[in-house]
Amino acid sequence: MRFSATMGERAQVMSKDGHVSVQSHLVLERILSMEIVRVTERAAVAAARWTGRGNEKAADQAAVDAMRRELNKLPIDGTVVIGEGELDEAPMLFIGERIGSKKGPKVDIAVDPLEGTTLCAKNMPGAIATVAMAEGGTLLNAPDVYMEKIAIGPGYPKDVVDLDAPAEQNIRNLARAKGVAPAEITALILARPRHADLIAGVRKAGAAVRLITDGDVAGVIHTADPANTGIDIYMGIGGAPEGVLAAAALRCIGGQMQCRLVLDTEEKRARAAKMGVKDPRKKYGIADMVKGDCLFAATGVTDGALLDGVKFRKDVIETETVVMRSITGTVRWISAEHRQLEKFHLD
Ligand code: VTB
Repeated sequence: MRFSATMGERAQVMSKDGHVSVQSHLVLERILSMEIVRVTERAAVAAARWTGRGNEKAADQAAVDAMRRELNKLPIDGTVVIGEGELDEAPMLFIGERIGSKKGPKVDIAVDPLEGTTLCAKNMPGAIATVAMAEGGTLLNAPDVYMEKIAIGPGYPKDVVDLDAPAEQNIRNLARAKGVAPAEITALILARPRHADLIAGVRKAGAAVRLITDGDVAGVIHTADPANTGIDIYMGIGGAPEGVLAAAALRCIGGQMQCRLVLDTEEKRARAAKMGVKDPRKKYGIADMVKGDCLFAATGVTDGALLDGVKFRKDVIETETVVMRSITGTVRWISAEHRQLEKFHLD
């Protein structure tokens, strides 16, 4: 697979006889853009059965098992680079696990089978199942530590906000670039005590804050469509795995993101170094976290602002998925009705 085709190499070419011909090196990548949907659909349905049961572990495990089963069917030689944990914890979908038929092209895979386990367990909005895929060696191998993040949507001058600038300055710069008063800016921030100063700074600049309890992959994606989501900027410290997944989404739909791993102990720095992180204070842009083209998909588990959750109807299961390809910038919203329910291995 080559995700890095130039514009002239676009996958789909209409020949004179009206047939669509697909260049061979892109066949698989085009196939994967549908297969990746199956992967997140299966994980979402498996997790959704645990919605509101108060059992985060069981919900997560169900999503992991379903996602792993589906990923293993793909014609790829995949490596999990963002996963459910690091090798010594030996979970399923651990970082470094080889996945797929192992016969196809080398692919990096970032997974969060259930992003928002608590949201699912408590039946709160915004739990999703999510995956990103890219050519082997192009996704940041990040340890499961915290990450400082700042993200805005497309259409702004480069570096209008900066991870290292005070919150008030970022809000003022963003408002100026948007052509509005700071009062018309809304920042999305995880509701955590560690964000008290950040929240105060945003409010001091005159902007509004929307707090979320979990789910910052979707939170970052919200910035790409402020007219509909009401979110202009995402700020704060969340998980590093979620940061890489969000970067993959923004790579497809545009926007800016700056991140830095929080490596505040010797042990974390050593773990990161083992994964190839040379500079523990490095500020990552999107292209540092996702170095080439990628695919990103997410399926709703519980209803949320980004996606509807799984619906169990009589004899039919409904899912909603968003799938993005950076190579073309295409974003597809796929509402599916599933009738062959055995595929979900629900019992
Ligand atoms: C965020 C959020 C996730 O973890 O990344 C958060 O997006 C960060 O960790 O949904 P803390 O909960 O320790 O603040 C999640 O909540 C997933 O656990």
